[in-house]
Amino acid sequence: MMNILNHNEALLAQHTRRLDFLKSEVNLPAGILQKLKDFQIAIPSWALGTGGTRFGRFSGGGEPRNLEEKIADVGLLHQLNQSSGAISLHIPWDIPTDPAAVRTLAAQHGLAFDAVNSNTFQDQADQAHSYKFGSLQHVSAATRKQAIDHNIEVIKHGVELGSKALTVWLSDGSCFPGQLNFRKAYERTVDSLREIYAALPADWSLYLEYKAYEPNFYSTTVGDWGASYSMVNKLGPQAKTLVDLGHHLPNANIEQIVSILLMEGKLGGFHFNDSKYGDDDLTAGSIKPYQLFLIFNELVDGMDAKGMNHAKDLGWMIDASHNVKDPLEDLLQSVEAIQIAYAQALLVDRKALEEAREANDVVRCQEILQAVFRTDVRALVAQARLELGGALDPIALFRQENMREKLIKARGAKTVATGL
Ligand code: RM4
Ligand code: MN
Ligand code: MN
Repeated sequence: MMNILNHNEALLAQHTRRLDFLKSEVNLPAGILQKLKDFQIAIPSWALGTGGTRFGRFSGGGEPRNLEEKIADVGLLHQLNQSSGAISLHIPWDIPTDPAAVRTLAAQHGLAFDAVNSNTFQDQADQAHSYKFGSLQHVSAATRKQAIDHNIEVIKHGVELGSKALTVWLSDGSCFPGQLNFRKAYERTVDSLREIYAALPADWSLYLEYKAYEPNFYSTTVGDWGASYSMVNKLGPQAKTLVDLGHHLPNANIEQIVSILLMEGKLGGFHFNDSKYGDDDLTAGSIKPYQLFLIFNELVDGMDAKGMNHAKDLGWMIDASHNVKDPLEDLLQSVEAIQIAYAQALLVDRKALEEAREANDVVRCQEILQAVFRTDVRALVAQARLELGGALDPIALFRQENMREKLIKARGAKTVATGL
């Protein structure tokens, strides 16, 4: 057990000073703390170990060796920040062999199961057909069927865990011009997705994630939000687009994409991370915090316009990989960055912004947004954590308690977690 109370007591005077200052500077809208407290961000089961590139992997030790230890890691994060109350599983990297026990264990840590993810981008040892040339788009019906069946299997696992969504990310595409008939690949993918969609329980969603390139380097069949959007529209109301922040070509205006998808009722969920060049899977907010804020600005605006519940009506997940940081510290940083962007978006004076827009007062529009972005809301986010029983400074406490050393001692220095 970590000593959260002592930790908080030692920091309380400083925290109160910071919060009082913030309150003296800005008008906190009613209910903002409750919204922050309700907002939970799911942790990916595949990001609890050290990531790597094709050049190497440098483990920090103490990585979770199985699903139970992964749940324990997410439980630890949640204990520290009270905002990571869900886990998203990737199958077959994590197969819940005893779902009832896994569910009970998660509940003991206060965790729910967010979207389950299928994997048809790697070949498994026991599978009959290879995904080398795609899965749901494959020229062979037998390969497509195998991939469809896998997705249906993943839904079944999710049902047993109380999950409510399936995330489909396909690496399908081509590496060279001429390799693929784009139209056939598109149609085969939609036909395959239709079969998966037909197996969805009535209260489930299917999130179709897009990605511009990698591992295919010439074309990706679900390569951008246009492809995903047109496909989910064909599938039906339970199918929506998932936005992974690292899956766009450089300089894409992600906030505008988010705004349109939301307006069209086709935004399903998020994979948060940050990137400089491509699918870098870096800590959320580490490279482009202003972009993250602008995305949340559109989210809050668009969700409020539709009367949506911020915490529940979209899937909030992190998708990250940690090459040089402690994965747990990295995830704590990501969650905090997301909360900061959300808190700032809640502070935007929407009435004033709309008036400035209608008056074509471009300068005022920028002033309104940037004044909020430059406001230090960390004390507000910390207050939400404090009221929920979390730590005022989660990373500091993680270090004070020597959590990584303890994990290495319990699990070993050379453990390798499944995942990326
Ligand atoms: C992909 C994509 C998917 C994730 C895999 C591991 O690039 O982001 O969401 O499941 O990586
Ligand atoms: Mn992703
Ligand atoms: Mn990715």
